[in-house]
Amino acid sequence: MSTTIDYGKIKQFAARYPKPNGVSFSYGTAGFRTKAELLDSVIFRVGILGALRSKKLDSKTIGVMITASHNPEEDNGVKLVDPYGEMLEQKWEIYATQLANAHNADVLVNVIKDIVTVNDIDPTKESTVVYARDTRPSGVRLVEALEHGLKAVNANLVNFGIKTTPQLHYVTRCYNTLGTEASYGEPTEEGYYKKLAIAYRKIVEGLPRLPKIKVDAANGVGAPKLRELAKFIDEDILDVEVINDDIDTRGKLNFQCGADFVKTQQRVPLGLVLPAEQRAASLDGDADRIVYYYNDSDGTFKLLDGDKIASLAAGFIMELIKASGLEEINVGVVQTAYANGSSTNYLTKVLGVPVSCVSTGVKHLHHEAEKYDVGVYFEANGHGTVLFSPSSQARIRKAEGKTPENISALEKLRALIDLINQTVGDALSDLLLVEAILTYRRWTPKQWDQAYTDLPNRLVKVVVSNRHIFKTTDAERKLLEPKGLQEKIDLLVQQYKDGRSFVRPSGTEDVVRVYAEAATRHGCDELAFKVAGLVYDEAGGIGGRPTEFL
Ligand code: NG1
Ligand code: ZN
Repeated sequence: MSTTIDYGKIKQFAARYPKPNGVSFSYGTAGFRTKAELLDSVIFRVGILGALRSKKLDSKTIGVMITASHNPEEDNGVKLVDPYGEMLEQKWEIYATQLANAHNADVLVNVIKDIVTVNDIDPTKESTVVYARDTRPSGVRLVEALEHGLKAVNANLVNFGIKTTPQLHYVTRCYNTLGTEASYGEPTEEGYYKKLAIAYRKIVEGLPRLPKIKVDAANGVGAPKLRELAKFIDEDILDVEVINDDIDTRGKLNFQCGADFVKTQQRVPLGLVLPAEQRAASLDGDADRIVYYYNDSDGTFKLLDGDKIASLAAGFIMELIKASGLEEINVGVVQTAYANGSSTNYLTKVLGVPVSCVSTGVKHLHHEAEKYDVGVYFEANGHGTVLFSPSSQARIRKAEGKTPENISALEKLRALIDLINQTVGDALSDLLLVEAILTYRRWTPKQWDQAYTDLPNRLVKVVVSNRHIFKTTDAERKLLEPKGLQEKIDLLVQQYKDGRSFVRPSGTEDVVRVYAEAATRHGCDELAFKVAGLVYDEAGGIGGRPTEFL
Protein backbone atom coordinates (compact mmCIF):
# COMPACT_ATOMS: atom_id res chain seq x y z
CA MET A 1 0.00 0.00 0.00
CA SER A 2 1.26 3.46 -0.87
CA THR A 3 2.01 5.63 2.12
CA THR A 4 1.98 8.95 0.33
CA ILE A 5 -0.84 11.50 0.47
CA ASP A 6 -3.38 11.23 -2.38
CA TYR A 7 -5.46 14.41 -2.34
CA GLY A 8 -8.02 12.98 -4.76
CA LYS A 9 -8.66 10.13 -2.37
CA ILE A 10 -9.03 12.54 0.56
CA LYS A 11 -11.65 14.49 -1.40
CA GLN A 12 -13.60 11.31 -2.16
CA PHE A 13 -13.68 10.27 1.48
CA ALA A 14 -14.35 13.84 2.68
CA ALA A 15 -17.51 13.99 0.58
CA ARG A 16 -19.06 11.53 3.03
CA TYR A 17 -18.23 13.77 5.99
CA PRO A 18 -19.54 17.27 5.25
CA LYS A 19 -19.03 19.83 7.98
CA PRO A 20 -22.35 20.74 9.63
CA ASN A 21 -23.48 24.29 8.76
CA GLY A 22 -23.45 27.08 11.27
CA VAL A 23 -21.18 25.37 13.80
CA SER A 24 -17.70 26.45 14.67
CA PHE A 25 -15.35 23.96 16.33
CA SER A 26 -12.46 24.68 18.62
CA TYR A 27 -9.78 22.29 19.92
CA GLY A 28 -9.76 23.24 23.60
CA THR A 29 -8.35 21.92 26.88
CA ALA A 30 -10.17 18.63 26.36
CA GLY A 31 -9.79 18.40 22.56
CA PHE A 32 -13.08 18.70 20.66
CA ARG A 33 -16.16 18.08 22.74
CA THR A 34 -19.80 18.65 21.81
CA LYS A 35 -23.02 16.83 20.83
CA ALA A 36 -22.02 13.52 19.27
CA GLU A 37 -24.26 14.09 16.24
CA LEU A 38 -22.10 17.07 15.20
CA LEU A 39 -18.78 15.25 15.39
CA ASP A 40 -18.51 12.91 12.38
CA SER A 41 -16.69 15.37 10.14
CA VAL A 42 -14.50 16.55 13.01
CA ILE A 43 -13.34 13.06 13.88
CA PHE A 44 -12.77 12.14 10.24
CA ARG A 45 -10.41 15.14 10.04
CA VAL A 46 -8.74 14.31 13.36
CA GLY A 47 -7.81 10.99 11.76
CA ILE A 48 -6.07 12.87 8.96
CA LEU A 49 -4.27 15.14 11.45
CA GLY A 50 -3.13 12.16 13.55
CA ALA A 51 -1.54 10.63 10.46
CA LEU A 52 0.15 13.92 9.53
CA ARG A 53 1.52 14.22 13.06
CA SER A 54 2.88 10.68 12.83
CA LYS A 55 4.58 11.47 9.49
CA LYS A 56 6.03 14.65 11.00
CA LEU A 57 7.43 12.75 14.01
CA ASP A 58 9.32 10.21 11.97
CA SER A 59 6.48 7.66 11.88
CA LYS A 60 6.01 7.53 15.66
CA THR A 61 2.62 6.18 16.74
CA ILE A 62 0.04 8.85 17.60
CA GLY A 63 -2.94 8.18 19.89
CA VAL A 64 -6.57 9.21 19.41
CA MET A 65 -9.18 8.88 22.17
CA ILE A 66 -12.89 9.21 21.50
CA THR A 67 -14.62 10.22 24.74
CA ALA A 68 -16.50 13.06 26.40
CA SER A 69 -15.37 12.14 29.92
CA HIS A 70 -17.94 13.32 32.50
CA ASN A 71 -20.28 14.96 29.97
CA PRO A 72 -23.78 13.57 29.41
CA GLU A 73 -24.18 10.52 27.22
CA GLU A 74 -25.37 12.43 24.13
CA ASP A 75 -22.05 14.28 23.94
CA ASN A 76 -18.80 12.92 22.65
CA GLY A 77 -15.35 14.21 21.91
CA VAL A 78 -11.90 13.47 20.63
CA LYS A 79 -8.34 14.11 21.72
CA LEU A 80 -4.98 13.48 20.09
CA VAL A 81 -2.14 12.01 22.13
CA ASP A 82 1.53 12.65 21.35
CA PRO A 83 4.10 9.80 21.24
CA TYR A 84 5.03 9.72 24.92
CA GLY A 85 1.44 9.88 26.06
CA GLU A 86 1.36 13.65 26.44
CA MET A 87 -1.34 15.97 25.15
CA LEU A 88 -0.98 17.14 21.55
CA GLU A 89 1.61 19.92 21.11
CA GLN A 90 -0.10 23.27 21.43
CA LYS A 91 0.89 24.53 17.97
CA TRP A 92 -0.96 21.62 16.41
CA GLU A 93 -4.18 22.42 18.28
CA ILE A 94 -4.54 25.30 15.83
CA TYR A 95 -4.28 22.89 12.88
CA ALA A 96 -6.95 20.71 14.48
CA THR A 97 -9.26 23.71 14.71
CA GLN A 98 -8.49 24.79 11.13
CA LEU A 99 -9.16 21.32 9.74
CA ALA A 100 -12.41 20.94 11.70
CA ASN A 101 -13.71 24.26 10.40
CA ALA A 102 -12.80 23.83 6.71
CA HIS A 103 -16.24 24.23 5.13
CA ASN A 104 -15.77 21.98 2.11
CA ALA A 105 -13.42 19.33 0.72
CA ASP A 106 -11.41 21.81 -1.37
CA VAL A 107 -10.71 24.04 1.62
CA LEU A 108 -9.88 20.93 3.65
CA VAL A 109 -7.28 19.82 1.10
CA ASN A 110 -5.76 23.31 1.10
CA VAL A 111 -5.46 23.28 4.89
CA ILE A 112 -3.76 19.86 4.73
CA LYS A 113 -1.36 21.11 2.05
CA ASP A 114 -0.49 24.10 4.23
CA ILE A 115 0.20 21.90 7.25
CA VAL A 116 2.45 19.68 5.13
CA THR A 117 4.38 22.66 3.72
CA VAL A 118 4.73 24.69 6.91
CA ASN A 119 5.97 21.66 8.86
CA ASP A 120 8.13 20.32 6.08
CA ILE A 121 6.38 16.96 6.31
CA ASP A 122 7.62 14.15 4.06
CA PRO A 123 4.32 12.84 2.63
CA THR A 124 5.83 9.47 1.79
CA LYS A 125 6.66 8.61 5.42
CA GLU A 126 4.61 5.86 7.04
CA SER A 127 2.08 6.88 9.66
CA THR A 128 0.47 4.91 12.48
CA VAL A 129 -2.40 5.86 14.77
CA VAL A 130 -3.65 3.84 17.77
CA TYR A 131 -7.19 4.67 18.85
CA ALA A 132 -9.76 3.75 21.47
CA ARG A 133 -13.18 4.87 22.65
CA ASP A 134 -15.20 4.86 25.86
CA THR A 135 -18.61 3.14 26.22
CA ARG A 136 -20.74 5.88 24.68
CA PRO A 137 -23.13 4.47 22.06
CA SER A 138 -22.09 7.14 19.52
CA GLY A 139 -18.50 5.89 19.77
CA VAL A 140 -19.15 3.05 17.33
CA ARG A 141 -20.09 5.42 14.52
CA LEU A 142 -17.37 7.92 15.38
CA VAL A 143 -14.64 5.27 15.33
CA GLU A 144 -15.75 4.49 11.78
CA ALA A 145 -15.38 8.18 10.85
CA LEU A 146 -11.90 8.17 12.35
CA GLU A 147 -10.95 5.05 10.42
CA HIS A 148 -12.12 6.64 7.18
CA GLY A 149 -9.93 9.67 7.92
CA LEU A 150 -6.95 7.39 8.49
CA LYS A 151 -7.64 5.34 5.37
CA ALA A 152 -7.99 8.51 3.31
CA VAL A 153 -4.30 9.22 4.00
CA ASN A 154 -3.12 5.59 3.92
CA ALA A 155 -2.20 5.44 7.60
CA ASN A 156 -1.67 2.22 9.58
CA LEU A 157 -4.61 1.61 11.90
CA VAL A 158 -4.28 0.09 15.39
CA ASN A 159 -7.73 -0.36 16.93
CA PHE A 160 -7.33 -0.62 20.72
CA GLY A 161 -11.09 -1.10 21.26
CA ILE A 162 -12.98 0.13 24.31
CA LYS A 163 -10.54 1.54 26.85
CA THR A 164 -10.14 4.18 29.54
CA THR A 165 -8.46 7.39 28.41
CA PRO A 166 -5.32 6.69 30.50
CA GLN A 167 -5.00 3.21 29.00
CA LEU A 168 -4.83 4.80 25.55
CA HIS A 169 -2.13 7.21 26.77
CA TYR A 170 -0.26 4.27 28.31
CA VAL A 171 -0.32 2.17 25.15
CA THR A 172 0.77 5.09 22.96
CA ARG A 173 3.88 5.54 25.09
CA CYS A 174 4.51 1.78 25.14
CA TYR A 175 4.48 1.54 21.34
CA ASN A 176 6.93 4.40 20.99
CA THR A 177 9.38 3.15 23.61
CA LEU A 178 9.20 -0.58 22.83
CA GLY A 179 12.65 -2.15 22.91
CA THR A 180 14.36 1.06 24.05
CA GLU A 181 15.95 1.91 27.38
CA ALA A 182 12.92 4.03 28.20
CA SER A 183 10.52 1.11 27.56
CA TYR A 184 7.28 1.97 29.35
CA GLY A 185 5.74 -1.49 29.32
CA GLU A 186 3.98 -4.05 27.20
CA PRO A 187 1.64 -2.33 24.70
CA THR A 188 -1.43 -4.32 25.71
CA GLU A 189 -4.31 -3.95 28.14
CA GLU A 190 -3.01 -6.95 30.05
CA GLY A 191 0.48 -5.42 30.20
CA TYR A 192 -1.08 -2.35 31.82
CA TYR A 193 -2.86 -4.39 34.51
CA LYS A 194 0.21 -6.49 35.26
CA LYS A 195 2.45 -3.46 35.64
CA LEU A 196 0.08 -1.84 38.16
CA ALA A 197 -0.68 -5.05 40.03
CA ILE A 198 2.96 -6.02 40.55
CA ALA A 199 3.85 -2.52 41.76
CA TYR A 200 0.88 -2.40 44.13
CA ARG A 201 1.84 -5.70 45.73
CA LYS A 202 5.39 -4.46 46.33
CA ILE A 203 4.11 -1.60 48.47
CA VAL A 204 1.40 -3.31 50.53
CA GLU A 205 2.71 -6.87 50.83
CA GLY A 206 2.70 -8.06 54.43
CA LEU A 207 0.53 -5.18 55.69
CA PRO A 208 -3.03 -5.69 56.99
CA ARG A 209 -5.58 -5.19 54.18
CA LEU A 210 -7.92 -2.19 54.42
CA PRO A 211 -11.67 -2.73 54.76
CA LYS A 212 -13.57 -3.01 51.46
CA ILE A 213 -13.72 0.05 49.21
CA LYS A 214 -16.79 0.75 47.10
CA VAL A 215 -16.04 2.39 43.78
CA ASP A 216 -18.69 4.21 41.74
CA ALA A 217 -17.68 3.76 38.11
CA ALA A 218 -20.16 6.35 36.70
CA ASN A 219 -21.73 3.55 34.61
CA GLY A 220 -18.80 3.99 32.27
CA VAL A 221 -15.72 2.27 30.95
CA GLY A 222 -14.07 2.33 34.39
CA ALA A 223 -16.47 -0.40 35.55
CA PRO A 224 -15.30 -3.30 33.35
CA LYS A 225 -11.71 -2.06 33.45
CA LEU A 226 -11.52 -1.84 37.25
CA ARG A 227 -13.01 -5.35 37.46
CA GLU A 228 -10.36 -6.53 35.02
CA LEU A 229 -7.58 -4.85 37.02
CA ALA A 230 -8.90 -6.40 40.25
CA LYS A 231 -8.47 -9.86 38.67
CA PHE A 232 -4.74 -9.24 38.58
CA ILE A 233 -4.58 -8.24 42.26
CA ASP A 234 -5.08 -10.89 44.93
CA GLU A 235 -7.98 -10.41 47.29
CA ASP A 236 -5.65 -10.57 50.27
CA ILE A 237 -4.30 -7.13 49.37
CA LEU A 238 -7.29 -5.37 47.78
CA ASP A 239 -11.01 -5.71 48.47
CA VAL A 240 -12.96 -3.63 45.97
CA GLU A 241 -16.63 -3.57 45.01
CA VAL A 242 -17.60 -1.83 41.79
CA ILE A 243 -20.97 -0.08 41.77
CA ASN A 244 -22.69 1.95 39.04
CA ASP A 245 -21.37 -0.50 36.49
CA ASP A 246 -24.29 -0.49 34.04
CA ILE A 247 -22.72 0.37 30.70
CA ASP A 248 -25.58 -1.08 28.63
CA THR A 249 -28.62 0.93 29.70
CA ARG A 250 -29.00 4.14 27.75
CA GLY A 251 -28.89 7.37 29.74
CA LYS A 252 -27.08 6.02 32.78
CA LEU A 253 -23.54 7.15 31.97
CA ASN A 254 -22.54 9.92 34.43
CA PHE A 255 -26.19 10.30 35.45
CA GLN A 256 -26.21 11.42 39.10
CA CYS A 257 -22.99 9.56 39.65
CA GLY A 258 -19.30 9.74 38.88
CA ALA A 259 -16.46 11.96 40.10
CA ASP A 260 -17.79 15.19 38.58
CA PHE A 261 -21.26 14.73 40.10
CA VAL A 262 -19.84 13.95 43.55
CA LYS A 263 -17.39 16.87 43.44
CA THR A 264 -19.87 19.47 42.26
CA GLN A 265 -22.91 18.25 44.25
CA GLN A 266 -20.91 17.31 47.35
CA ARG A 267 -22.99 14.19 47.97
CA VAL A 268 -22.86 10.45 47.44
CA PRO A 269 -23.80 9.17 43.99
CA LEU A 270 -27.05 7.46 43.14
CA GLY A 271 -27.00 3.81 44.09
CA LEU A 272 -24.41 4.00 46.87
CA VAL A 273 -25.22 3.11 50.47
CA LEU A 274 -22.31 4.31 52.56
CA PRO A 275 -22.12 3.52 56.27
CA ALA A 276 -20.37 6.09 58.51
CA GLU A 277 -16.60 6.40 58.23
CA GLN A 278 -16.22 3.94 55.37
CA ARG A 279 -14.39 5.19 52.34
CA ALA A 280 -15.71 5.16 48.80
CA ALA A 281 -14.46 6.62 45.52
CA SER A 282 -15.98 7.79 42.25
CA LEU A 283 -14.42 7.62 38.79
CA ASP A 284 -15.57 9.75 35.87
CA GLY A 285 -16.89 8.49 32.54
CA ASP A 286 -13.49 7.77 30.99
CA ALA A 287 -11.71 6.91 34.25
CA ASP A 288 -9.12 9.67 34.27
CA ARG A 289 -10.48 11.35 37.40
CA ILE A 290 -11.11 10.04 40.89
CA VAL A 291 -12.40 11.53 44.13
CA TYR A 292 -12.74 9.81 47.51
CA TYR A 293 -15.29 10.52 50.24
CA TYR A 294 -16.93 9.22 53.41
CA ASN A 295 -19.79 10.11 55.73
CA ASP A 296 -18.79 11.35 59.16
CA SER A 297 -20.31 9.73 62.27
CA ASP A 298 -22.94 12.50 62.34
CA GLY A 299 -23.82 11.82 58.71
CA THR A 300 -21.96 14.81 57.22
CA PHE A 301 -20.63 14.12 53.73
CA LYS A 302 -16.86 14.60 53.52
CA LEU A 303 -15.10 14.90 50.20
CA LEU A 304 -11.47 13.87 49.71
CA ASP A 305 -10.83 15.51 46.36
CA GLY A 306 -7.81 15.98 44.10
CA ASP A 307 -6.26 18.45 46.57
CA LYS A 308 -6.48 15.88 49.37
CA ILE A 309 -5.01 13.20 47.11
CA ALA A 310 -2.13 15.53 46.13
CA SER A 311 -1.42 16.26 49.80
CA LEU A 312 -1.52 12.56 50.71
CA ALA A 313 0.78 11.62 47.82
CA ALA A 314 3.22 14.50 48.34
CA GLY A 315 3.52 13.77 52.07
CA PHE A 316 4.19 10.08 51.41
CA ILE A 317 6.71 10.64 48.65
CA MET A 318 8.61 13.28 50.61
CA GLU A 319 8.86 10.90 53.54
CA LEU A 320 10.17 8.08 51.32
CA ILE A 321 12.72 10.34 49.65
CA LYS A 322 14.03 11.42 53.04
CA ALA A 323 14.16 7.82 54.26
CA SER A 324 15.92 6.71 51.07
CA GLY A 325 18.87 9.01 51.68
CA LEU A 326 18.32 10.77 48.33
CA GLU A 327 17.41 14.07 49.92
CA GLU A 328 18.73 16.05 46.95
CA ILE A 329 15.68 14.96 44.92
CA ASN A 330 13.22 17.86 45.06
CA VAL A 331 9.44 17.47 45.19
CA GLY A 332 6.93 20.09 44.03
CA VAL A 333 3.15 20.27 43.80
CA VAL A 334 1.22 21.88 40.95
CA GLN A 335 -2.32 23.14 41.40
CA THR A 336 -4.81 25.39 39.63
CA ALA A 337 -6.80 28.31 41.02
CA TYR A 338 -9.57 25.80 41.88
CA ALA A 339 -7.39 24.24 44.60
CA ASN A 340 -8.85 24.89 48.01
CA GLY A 341 -6.95 27.64 49.86
CA SER A 342 -6.55 25.33 52.87
CA SER A 343 -4.76 22.72 50.76
CA THR A 344 -2.25 25.26 49.45
CA ASN A 345 -1.71 26.44 52.99
CA TYR A 346 -1.16 22.88 54.25
CA LEU A 347 1.25 22.01 51.44
CA THR A 348 3.38 25.12 51.81
CA LYS A 349 3.24 25.65 55.58
CA VAL A 350 2.96 22.14 57.02
CA LEU A 351 4.63 19.93 54.43
CA GLY A 352 6.95 22.71 53.35
CA VAL A 353 6.71 21.75 49.68
CA PRO A 354 6.85 24.34 46.87
CA VAL A 355 3.49 24.84 45.13
CA SER A 356 2.98 26.34 41.67
CA CYS A 357 -0.36 27.56 40.38
CA VAL A 358 -1.09 27.23 36.65
CA SER A 359 -4.05 27.71 34.29
CA THR A 360 -6.78 25.08 34.13
CA GLY A 361 -6.10 22.22 31.73
CA VAL A 362 -4.02 19.11 32.17
CA LYS A 363 -1.30 20.19 29.73
CA HIS A 364 -0.46 23.23 31.89
CA LEU A 365 -0.20 21.13 35.04
CA HIS A 366 1.80 18.42 33.33
CA HIS A 367 4.37 20.81 31.88
CA GLU A 368 4.85 22.60 35.19
CA ALA A 369 5.24 19.30 37.06
CA GLU A 370 8.05 18.35 34.67
CA LYS A 371 10.12 21.17 36.16
CA TYR A 372 10.57 19.26 39.43
CA ASP A 373 12.50 16.03 40.10
CA VAL A 374 9.20 14.69 41.37
CA GLY A 375 6.16 16.75 40.37
CA VAL A 376 2.81 15.99 41.95
CA TYR A 377 -0.07 17.56 40.05
CA PHE A 378 -3.77 17.34 40.71
CA GLU A 379 -6.79 19.38 39.78
CA ALA A 380 -9.28 19.70 42.63
CA ASN A 381 -11.73 17.70 40.49
CA GLY A 382 -9.55 14.59 40.86
CA HIS A 383 -7.48 14.58 37.68
CA GLY A 384 -3.83 14.17 38.40
CA THR A 385 -0.69 12.12 38.67
CA VAL A 386 2.94 12.23 39.78
CA LEU A 387 5.86 12.66 37.39
CA PHE A 388 9.31 11.33 38.21
CA SER A 389 11.88 13.04 35.97
CA PRO A 390 14.19 10.74 33.99
CA SER A 391 17.13 11.78 36.18
CA SER A 392 15.29 11.16 39.46
CA GLN A 393 14.22 7.75 38.12
CA ALA A 394 17.80 6.93 37.26
CA ARG A 395 19.01 8.01 40.71
CA ILE A 396 16.31 5.97 42.46
CA ARG A 397 17.05 2.88 40.37
CA LYS A 398 20.81 3.15 40.85
CA ALA A 399 20.96 3.95 44.56
CA GLU A 400 21.84 1.04 46.79
CA GLY A 401 21.05 2.57 50.18
CA LYS A 402 23.19 2.30 53.28
CA THR A 403 20.68 1.31 55.93
CA PRO A 404 17.69 -1.06 55.95
CA GLU A 405 15.52 2.08 56.11
CA ASN A 406 17.18 3.42 52.94
CA ILE A 407 16.70 0.11 51.14
CA SER A 408 13.06 -0.28 52.07
CA ALA A 409 12.25 3.32 51.02
CA LEU A 410 14.07 2.85 47.71
CA GLU A 411 12.07 -0.31 46.98
CA LYS A 412 8.84 1.58 47.59
CA LEU A 413 9.92 4.49 45.41
CA ARG A 414 10.74 2.10 42.57
CA ALA A 415 7.32 0.50 42.93
CA LEU A 416 5.66 3.93 42.90
CA ILE A 417 7.34 4.80 39.61
CA ASP A 418 5.58 1.79 38.07
CA LEU A 419 2.32 2.16 39.98
CA ILE A 420 1.73 5.74 38.93
CA ASN A 421 0.70 6.33 35.32
CA GLN A 422 3.20 8.96 34.28
CA THR A 423 1.55 9.80 31.00
CA VAL A 424 -1.64 11.35 32.36
CA GLY A 425 -4.01 11.35 35.37
CA ASP A 426 -5.42 7.85 35.72
CA ALA A 427 -8.26 6.96 38.09
CA LEU A 428 -7.30 3.27 38.31
CA SER A 429 -3.64 3.99 39.00
CA ASP A 430 -4.57 6.81 41.43
CA LEU A 431 -6.98 4.47 43.22
CA LEU A 432 -4.16 2.00 43.83
CA LEU A 433 -1.83 4.84 44.86
CA VAL A 434 -4.27 6.07 47.52
CA GLU A 435 -5.08 2.53 48.67
CA ALA A 436 -1.36 1.77 48.97
CA ILE A 437 -0.68 4.90 51.06
CA LEU A 438 -3.70 4.35 53.31
CA THR A 439 -2.66 0.72 53.81
CA TYR A 440 0.90 1.74 54.62
CA ARG A 441 -0.24 4.41 57.07
CA ARG A 442 -3.12 2.27 58.41
CA TRP A 443 -5.36 5.29 58.05
CA THR A 444 -9.13 5.53 57.94
CA PRO A 445 -10.53 8.17 55.58
CA LYS A 446 -11.16 10.36 58.63
CA GLN A 447 -7.49 10.21 59.60
CA TRP A 448 -6.50 11.14 56.06
CA ASP A 449 -9.01 14.00 56.14
CA GLN A 450 -7.49 15.45 59.31
CA ALA A 451 -4.53 16.99 57.51
CA TYR A 452 -6.55 20.18 56.94
CA THR A 453 -10.15 21.38 56.73
CA ASP A 454 -11.37 22.64 53.36
CA LEU A 455 -12.65 26.19 53.23
CA PRO A 456 -16.31 26.15 52.13
CA ASN A 457 -16.34 26.63 48.35
CA ARG A 458 -18.83 26.97 45.55
CA LEU A 459 -18.72 26.76 41.77
CA VAL A 460 -21.45 28.51 39.77
CA LYS A 461 -21.99 28.57 35.99
CA VAL A 462 -23.13 31.74 34.26
CA VAL A 463 -24.43 31.61 30.70
CA VAL A 464 -23.41 34.68 28.69
CA SER A 465 -23.90 35.64 25.07
CA ASN A 466 -20.15 35.50 24.33
CA ARG A 467 -17.75 33.93 26.80
CA HIS A 468 -14.77 34.76 24.58
CA ILE A 469 -14.84 38.38 25.78
CA PHE A 470 -13.42 37.13 29.12
CA LYS A 471 -9.65 37.44 29.22
CA THR A 472 -7.67 36.34 32.26
CA THR A 473 -4.16 36.66 33.69
CA ASP A 474 -2.17 35.39 36.73
CA ALA A 475 -3.01 31.71 36.15
CA GLU A 476 -6.64 32.71 35.56
CA ARG A 477 -7.00 34.29 38.98
CA LYS A 478 -7.63 37.78 37.62
CA LEU A 479 -9.77 39.18 34.80
CA LEU A 480 -8.21 41.59 32.32
CA GLU A 481 -11.43 41.92 30.35
CA PRO A 482 -14.27 42.88 30.45
CA LYS A 483 -12.57 46.01 31.73
CA GLY A 484 -13.46 47.11 35.24
CA LEU A 485 -15.10 43.82 36.25
CA GLN A 486 -12.15 42.56 38.32
CA GLU A 487 -12.16 45.69 40.48
CA LYS A 488 -15.84 45.12 41.27
CA ILE A 489 -15.16 41.46 42.14
CA ASP A 490 -12.32 42.58 44.44
CA LEU A 491 -14.69 44.91 46.28
CA LEU A 492 -17.07 42.02 46.94
CA VAL A 493 -14.30 39.62 48.01
CA GLN A 494 -13.01 42.11 50.59
CA GLN A 495 -16.27 41.83 52.49
CA TYR A 496 -15.72 38.15 53.40
CA LYS A 497 -13.27 36.59 55.84
CA ASP A 498 -10.80 34.37 53.93
CA GLY A 499 -12.73 35.33 50.80
CA ARG A 500 -11.38 34.44 47.35
CA SER A 501 -13.20 34.43 44.05
CA PHE A 502 -12.27 34.30 40.39
CA VAL A 503 -14.02 34.15 37.05
CA ARG A 504 -12.90 32.41 33.85
CA PRO A 505 -14.47 31.17 30.64
CA SER A 506 -14.83 27.39 30.50
CA GLY A 507 -12.79 25.58 27.88
CA THR A 508 -15.22 22.68 27.63
CA GLU A 509 -18.70 24.22 28.02
CA ASP A 510 -20.31 27.37 26.69
CA VAL A 511 -20.37 29.02 30.12
CA VAL A 512 -18.35 31.26 32.40
CA ARG A 513 -17.33 29.69 35.71
CA VAL A 514 -17.40 31.55 38.99
CA TYR A 515 -15.48 30.08 41.94
CA ALA A 516 -15.68 31.37 45.48
CA GLU A 517 -14.45 30.30 48.88
CA ALA A 518 -14.73 31.94 52.29
CA ALA A 519 -14.49 31.15 56.00
CA THR A 520 -18.17 30.19 56.34
CA ARG A 521 -20.59 28.26 54.13
CA HIS A 522 -23.05 31.16 54.19
CA GLY A 523 -20.37 33.69 53.30
CA CYS A 524 -19.02 31.54 50.50
CA ASP A 525 -22.44 30.93 48.91
CA GLU A 526 -23.33 34.61 49.18
CA LEU A 527 -20.02 35.64 47.61
CA ALA A 528 -20.34 33.10 44.77
CA PHE A 529 -23.82 34.25 43.82
CA LYS A 530 -23.02 37.96 44.17
CA VAL A 531 -20.05 37.54 41.79
CA ALA A 532 -22.17 35.41 39.44
CA GLY A 533 -24.89 38.09 39.47
CA LEU A 534 -22.28 40.75 38.71
CA VAL A 535 -20.95 38.76 35.75
CA TYR A 536 -24.47 38.21 34.48
CA ASP A 537 -25.38 41.91 34.73
CA GLU A 538 -22.16 43.37 33.38
CA ALA A 539 -21.04 40.86 30.77
CA GLY A 540 -24.04 39.85 28.72
CA GLY A 541 -25.76 37.21 30.86
CA ILE A 542 -28.53 35.30 29.08
CA GLY A 543 -31.25 32.97 30.32
CA GLY A 544 -31.95 33.15 34.04
CA ARG A 545 -29.86 35.30 36.37
CA PRO A 546 -28.04 33.04 38.87
CA THR A 547 -30.13 33.57 41.99
CA GLU A 548 -30.27 30.15 43.60
CA PHE A 549 -28.97 31.51 46.88
CA LEU A 550 -29.80 35.20 47.17
P1 NG1 B 1 -13.30 23.91 32.06
O1 NG1 B 1 -14.62 23.58 31.42
O2 NG1 B 1 -12.38 24.68 31.17
O3 NG1 B 1 -13.51 24.56 33.40
C1 NG1 B 1 -13.02 21.42 32.98
C2 NG1 B 1 -12.42 21.35 34.35
C3 NG1 B 1 -10.92 21.30 34.20
C4 NG1 B 1 -10.46 20.17 33.28
C5 NG1 B 1 -11.24 20.21 31.96
C6 NG1 B 1 -10.95 19.05 31.08
C7 NG1 B 1 -13.20 22.42 36.43
C8 NG1 B 1 -13.60 23.66 37.11
N1 NG1 B 1 -12.79 22.52 35.14
O4 NG1 B 1 -12.51 22.57 32.34
O5 NG1 B 1 -10.33 21.22 35.46
O6 NG1 B 1 -10.57 18.94 33.92
O7 NG1 B 1 -12.64 20.29 32.22
O8 NG1 B 1 -11.75 17.96 31.28
O9 NG1 B 1 -13.26 21.33 37.02
ZN1 ZN C 1 -12.36 12.29 32.30
